[in-house]
Order: sequence, then structure tokens, then C-alpha cells
Amino acid sequence: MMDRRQFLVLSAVGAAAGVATACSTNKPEAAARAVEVSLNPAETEIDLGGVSVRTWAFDGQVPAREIRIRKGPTLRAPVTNKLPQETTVHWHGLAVPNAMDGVPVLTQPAIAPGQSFTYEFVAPDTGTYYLHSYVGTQLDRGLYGPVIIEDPNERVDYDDELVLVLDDWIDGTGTNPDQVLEKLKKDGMKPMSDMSGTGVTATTPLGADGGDVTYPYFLINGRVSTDPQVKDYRAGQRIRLRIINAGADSAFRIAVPGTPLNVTHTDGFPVIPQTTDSVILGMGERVDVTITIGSSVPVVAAPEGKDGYAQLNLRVDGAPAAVNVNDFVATLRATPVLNTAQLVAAPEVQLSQRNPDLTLDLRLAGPVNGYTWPINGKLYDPPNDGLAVEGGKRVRLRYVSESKMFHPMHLHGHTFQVVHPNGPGPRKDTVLVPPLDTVEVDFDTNNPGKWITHCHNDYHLNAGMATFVYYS
Ligand SMILES: [Cu+2]
Repeated sequence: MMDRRQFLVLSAVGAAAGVATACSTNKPEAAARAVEVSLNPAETEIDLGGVSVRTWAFDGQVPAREIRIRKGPTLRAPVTNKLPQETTVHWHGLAVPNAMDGVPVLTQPAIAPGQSFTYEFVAPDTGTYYLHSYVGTQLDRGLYGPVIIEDPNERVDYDDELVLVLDDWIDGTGTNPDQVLEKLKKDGMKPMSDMSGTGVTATTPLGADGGDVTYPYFLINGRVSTDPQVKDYRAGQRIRLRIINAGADSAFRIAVPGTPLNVTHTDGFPVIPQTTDSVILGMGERVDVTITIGSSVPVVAAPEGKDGYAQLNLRVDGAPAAVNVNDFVATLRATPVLNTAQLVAAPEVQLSQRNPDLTLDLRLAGPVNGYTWPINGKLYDPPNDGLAVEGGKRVRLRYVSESKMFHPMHLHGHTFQVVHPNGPGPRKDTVLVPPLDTVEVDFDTNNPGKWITHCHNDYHLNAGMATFVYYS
């Protein structure tokens, strides 16, 4: 085991050195090293598995090449913008210093075409994260990639690990995300007030409305389901799956036929382990599960309320999988599914017990006036309309949905703790707020700055569904 992990970390440093330099500072300790990874967003041609698209990506890859470092070293990431639009990079889920958060206007001027900006920080927490562009609808192109912060003290109880990045794909298929947003704003959406109910049931926890965009393809690790990625294993191996929903407008329910998922982490932080047959992830959420491989099986990710699915094949001893994926997806859709907000943080990462010093209500509405998604009746207008809080406090955010659509709500710069009726829920940075439901989260104001909180539906965000808290 130790050999494998040492190899993983060494190879990550080697990969970083391949594009730039893994350099040492004056200090001899390993912890003082910096790892440098350059990111070059540019227009490029990508093969999604027999489907060729012209899109925007980091260094010609979708997803971007994995960044994997141990907790400790400084990560330095010079970004050179080769796109025709301005851009930034956001380190989703990582509580970085505010100036490194990548939110235009709020934390930095966007990087103009041809210009560079260097992100540099020490990742404060271990776990499964990702980076993505934070300008316009660029997230719904190919501008995203996994970021794994390894725990040098982690007790290893798996043989291998596999990162799975889920995505909904439309760019380069005759339209692009900017055109999709323009059309949504021009045509508006039917107000959902005339629908009789939300469609929330035991088997459809996010309601009847899966999203605003119809996607021709759903991807795992940049591959369509008709030509999926194949990973080879031996029977009996325990595999840790790190699953990231990098989609823009699609929640996914994930399952492996005949294989229990042992959920160990959500949004990077450990939970009291729970076994489930399937798990649902909103956009921006992550989950780590371990599975024990029996025979060849696909990993299946079915977009909530939409046709189609994404797939990756786990091949055991070279044998093909004997699973009808269409039939499996139909069964999966008709079965209750675990929402990671129901989990409980592992004791070592629970917030200290403390009553909130301040509670802020964020009323989520929409669509109104065609296609806008206000919070507390206002559309995002930085740097105006922020919510003042104080440092050193426990703040409770109440996401109060007055909308008949689900919203994955994300807070930058902190990992909040979901509030359960009888105690702590999981530590997370993105939480599913089902239609007409209220979800409460607590966080400590220990990372000063202006921190956006927003819906991680990229089209809702671009239609105003954001606000920010600020403190010094
Ligand atoms: Cu939303």
C-alpha cells in the first residue's frame, strides 16, 4: 500500500515538473516545496469518443489534467489566457485566500485575452476538489479539471483510486453555451407557478424539473457513453472512486450495478461512512465512495430528469460487462437515492458546538421576468448588495427556496456544516436545495474577504442567482 501511495505522489510531482517546475525554496523541509502547474485555456479540438467538438479547454484536454498534490506545499498556477474572452480560475471547494478565489469584480479583475495571472496558495484541507473557469458560461465548455489534495496521514484502506468527472455537454454541437444562455434570456421560461406541484417524491427528490438545457451528450472523464473510458482491475480489488459533478445544468445519480457504494467523504471532508446503492450529486458537489470489484461492471451516471446517461467501464480480468445499461438506468431512476446532505460529518471534522451569532435568510426565486433568478428579490450586482458579517462569528445561512426547481447552493472560501434537526450534518461547500424546501448551513467567519454564495446551475448564476457575504 505504502509503495502505491508514494508512487502516486511522486508521479504527481513528476507530472507537474513536466509542464513547469517543481522547485525547492531555501528551506530544506519537504513541506516548503512549491508545486507549479501552468494552465493555458485556449480554443481547441477535442475528441469525446467518436464525437469531435471545437471547444475551450485547459492545455487541450477535457477534463484538464489532474492536479494532485499532498497537503503542505504551495500550489502555484500561472494562467495564460489564450481565449478570445477574459477568464479566471476558481478553486472550487478550497478555502483559499480571497484574492486567489477567481471571482471577477469581487476578488480580482478578470484576466484579459493574452494576459496572465498567477494563483498561489497552500491548500488548507485534503480531499476531492476541482477547478473551473468563473467567467460567463465558460464552465459549460471544457474549462474544468480535478484537483486532489492528498492526506499524508490518511490510513489507506483501498487498493487503487479512480477520479470520475461528470459533465453535461453541448459546446461545439451546433451551438455553444453563450448562445444557449442568450436564447434562454430571449425566450424566457414558462413560469412554474402554473404547475400543480414540484414533483418531489421518494424516488425523485429534486422534483420534476431536471434543468433548463437539453444536452446531446453526458460525459465521464471527457468520453461519451457510446465509447466510454475503460479501466482494468482484478476481482476483489477495493477501489476509491472520487466523483465530481462538473456539469452546468444537470444533477447526476450515480450507481454501479450490483455493487454497494461505501460513502466516505463529501465535498472533500470525511463523513461517518454509509453504504448505499446510489447517490445523487448536484452541480459542484463531490463524493468519495469505495467499492469492491466483483466482475466487470459500468459506473453509470444518469442526469436527473433528462434523457441519456454517462458511463465508464470497470473491466475485471479482461471480461466484458454483462449489464444492459438502459434497463439499469430505468431501475435506477425508479429507486430512492442518497443525497449527501443527509450524511453526518466524521467527529474529527465537525464544527465546534456553538449557537449561531447571526442568521441570514437567502430567499431563492425564479424564474421571474422571463429568465432571471433573484436572491432576496435582487439579481447579483457586485460589488453592491453584499451581506455584512463579522469575523470570528458562527453564521447560519438559510437557503429558503420559493422556486419549483432545485438549486445546488455553493459558498466560496468556507466548508459549511449542514444543519440537521438533531445535530450536525456533513461538512460541505455545495448543498442541494430541493424545490420549495429550506436548507440551513453553518460556517465560521475565519477567512476574511468577499465571498460569493450562488446557485451552481451555471445558467441561473448567469441570470443573477448570487449574492456575497463580506467581513474583515
Ligand atoms: Cu439554480
